Amino acid sequence: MRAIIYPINIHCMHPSEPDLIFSNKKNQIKDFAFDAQVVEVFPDMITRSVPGYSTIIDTIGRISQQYVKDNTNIFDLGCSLGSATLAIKQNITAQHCKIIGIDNSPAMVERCKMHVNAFKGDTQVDIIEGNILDCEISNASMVVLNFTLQFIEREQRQDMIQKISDGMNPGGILILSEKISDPDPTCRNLLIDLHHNFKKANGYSELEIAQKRTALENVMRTDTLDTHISRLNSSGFSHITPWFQCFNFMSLVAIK
Ligand code: GEK
Repeated sequence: MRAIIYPINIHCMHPSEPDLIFSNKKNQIKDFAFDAQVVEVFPDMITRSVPGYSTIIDTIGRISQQYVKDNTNIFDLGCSLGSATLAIKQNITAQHCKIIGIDNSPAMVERCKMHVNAFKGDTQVDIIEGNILDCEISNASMVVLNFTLQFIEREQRQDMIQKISDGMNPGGILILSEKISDPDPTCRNLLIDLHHNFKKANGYSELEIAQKRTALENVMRTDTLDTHISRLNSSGFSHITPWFQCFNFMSLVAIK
């Protein structure tokens, strides 16, 4: 049995097994799935793979202090183990709010409920197993899509963003974090190389990086920053700005 390790990122707040999922050569690489094996290593995987993850979680908490209003809902769509949910729960001062975290992975939801319940607080938190494409958004002062939209079929992204916009109160804020692809091939390759080096510096081997990339090929599809911005513009968001980018990972805010 391997020892439980604690990732350096304290914002993740969850213990994690080390991510060794792609460390051995596989004859056949299956499409990536957020299953029980991934849940065990998820905190380690996301902090070693996503540049700026802890900064983004931290900032979601800070933004929630300012934007979450009394008697409103907050949605964390594709909540995984609930890092953003917990950052919000621990930072908001608004009263009588409800945080709704939704994820369609049963293994994620089961573990997420354990983590969220371990933190006491006044704000009600509901962790729901479900598809974010089917959920109802209403009376929202804050919505978080932290690296989730990239797993939704491209043709369904506009409707998803429109549904979020329709369910948000005026002045409400959406945080959208995504891996992006640069439209310029030279820049795109530079950013991919820099991310590759980031993963190597975090202890992933060339084999692990290559096998994970193959596993994600049919599952995660990235858009350009311009595509994200025009989608938000046409869905009724009035103020949109990227606030974070490191290599091909970015986060933006969109205010209704
Ligand atoms: C974090 N936001 O730690 N409906 C519901 N959940 C979905 C769907 C869907 N249609 N598609 C994917 N998911 C988190 C990190 S991870 C990003 C988000 C990553 C869920 C999926 O099960 C997984 O838990 C999450 O979206 C994406 O702040 O691992 O790169």
